[in-house]
Amino acid sequence: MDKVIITAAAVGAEADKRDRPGLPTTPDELARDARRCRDAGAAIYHLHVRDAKGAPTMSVDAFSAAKSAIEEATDLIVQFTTGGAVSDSEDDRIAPLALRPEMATLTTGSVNFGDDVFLNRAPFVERLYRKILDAGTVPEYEIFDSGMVAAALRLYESLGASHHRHFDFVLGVPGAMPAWDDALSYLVSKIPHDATWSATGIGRAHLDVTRTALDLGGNVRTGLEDVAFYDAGVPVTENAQLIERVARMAAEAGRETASPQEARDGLGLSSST
Ligand code: KMH
Ligand code: ZN
Repeated sequence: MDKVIITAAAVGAEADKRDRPGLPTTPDELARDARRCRDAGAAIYHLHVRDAKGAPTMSVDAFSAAKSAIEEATDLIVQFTTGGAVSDSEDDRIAPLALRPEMATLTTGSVNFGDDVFLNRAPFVERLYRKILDAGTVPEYEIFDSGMVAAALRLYESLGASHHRHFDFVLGVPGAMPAWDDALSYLVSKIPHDATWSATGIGRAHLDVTRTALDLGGNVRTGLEDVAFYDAGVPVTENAQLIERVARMAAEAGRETASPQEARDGLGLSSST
């Protein structure tokens, strides 16, 4: 598929509304933000949710309210995080899958995450993967380092999974795989030929990773979860601003943006329900 699937990583668990005022945190704000991202060219909304105080939560009720609000406002693919925040328990990270989202992330290994550890023990990853499959949800492998690709390939085989494989490479988290010039081409060379992939760079790496992903024929993730500054010293005001930029860069590279339905077809979601 030559069209670019743009994912809006709109919220995250680490960003704070005080530093990123455009961060959507209530169901109404999420619905409005999602609508604007959709109009700007996004196809997937990668969802983390916040509690009434704006703190990250894996509350099923909070996910339910957010999912309903976004689905009422748009036709976007709602992709639940299962990574949550580094402090979330394994059970809490699994719980929102009860809502059977179309897509959910799946990180297949552990990694340093700034001063913290994003812990994904092998038995937990296998349990989480089984829960995703039981929910009829299509996983997006959320890859922070190269060993996670190997683990994803191994688990797919050992669980006898048959879904379409989609990888998202998140480069530049301090302690994880940096956004080296050749990082994306290396990672892409390790995934199956019939798999699809997207990429994002955290912070300063963001634009270079976006450009490289577009040049290599991949898809792109952007949003306030990943980047706070539009340009040096210029804060991002809202997620749609970042989506618009990717859509413009894609057009300059001769690629159109995929609608949510085109993304569903390309990611094997249309046949999974
Ligand atoms: N917040 C990170 C610890 C995901 O959404 O799947 C994990 C994360 C990955 O954001
Ligand atoms: Zn996330």
